[in-house]
Amino acid sequence: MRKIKGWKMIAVIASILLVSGCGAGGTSTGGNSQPDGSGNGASEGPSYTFRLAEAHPADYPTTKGDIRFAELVKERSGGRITIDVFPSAQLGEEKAAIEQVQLGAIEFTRVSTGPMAEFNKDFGVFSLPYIFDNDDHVWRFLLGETGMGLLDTLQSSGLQGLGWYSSGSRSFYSSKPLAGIEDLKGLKIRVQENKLNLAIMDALGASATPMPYGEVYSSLQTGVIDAAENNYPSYYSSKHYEVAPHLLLDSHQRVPEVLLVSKTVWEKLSKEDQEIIRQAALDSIEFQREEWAKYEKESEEAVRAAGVTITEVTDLQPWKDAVKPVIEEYRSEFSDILDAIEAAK
Ligand code: BDP
Repeated sequence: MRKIKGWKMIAVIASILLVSGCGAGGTSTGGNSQPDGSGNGASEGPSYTFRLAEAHPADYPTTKGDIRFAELVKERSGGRITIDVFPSAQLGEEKAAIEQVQLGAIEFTRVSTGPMAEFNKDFGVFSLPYIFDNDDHVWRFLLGETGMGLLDTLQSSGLQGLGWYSSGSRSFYSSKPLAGIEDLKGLKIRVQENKLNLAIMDALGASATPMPYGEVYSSLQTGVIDAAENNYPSYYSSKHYEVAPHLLLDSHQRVPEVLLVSKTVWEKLSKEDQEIIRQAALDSIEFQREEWAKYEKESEEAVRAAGVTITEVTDLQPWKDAVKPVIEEYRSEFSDILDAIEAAK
């Protein structure tokens, strides 16, 4: 490495701080002022450089949504607010990322609502099986009053929700032959980390193994687990299909994605900057949904071409009957939200 000495070093550090608008340590909520003299309201005010933690790789639809969000924020703040997207769980797996965002150590993250259930009780509703008929139903609920209201309930958990992204439906896949509900009996199945999933696997006669997403491939490969479950895009992009080539399309859950900002960070921003960020998040949704639709198709084609055995479930009734005790057990906990989901049908 080339050595930089004396005043030169000071100049380099000063220019890094100026470009990033950061104080020492990389967090920037102190807000260094960097007037640009354009006279445009949005470009007046402090400059910030924030980080956004994303579990998926750069070409995944959620990451593309994050990047679009960051671009809109940059543009509409007249270049003052930079959000650097860190894909592929570089800043940690989802649960750890949520904790860091609660603390304000990472400013933004995009996560699944699956692990969010452990941080905010209401978010558990998304893990209940078969409560949505299809993706349109999910979106009618998410963009309605109750769905949008859920983004604000996160404040009590040190977070502020900014918007929702698409995640399709989740189905089971295994390293062992999997052609019907009876094949799940006795399997060790990786689930997203929340307690509802334990009850669901129990109801299906399987045993749940909660673990971070990034550990699933090697756990399938080494036989630590027999199966997992996810949507087509994750099944494909994580390469789980290589080690679990039997897919059973039962669509038991529709667990949307959510874009979050730290409440501590949020509260330090001006009303104008909050508005720029909130609106940019909402305006990135449509783009993410289009990217999702494209990638869902591509990933389905890719796993079919790779020779995965795919079984469509034609009769969902036995599945719904099996998990009914779980819904009954949790109905009262989520009754208002479940009513709103029903009304969005
Ligand atoms: C994917 C979500 C991702 C989760 C993953 C999981 O997009 O955020 O980490 O599922 O199963 O569908 O953990």
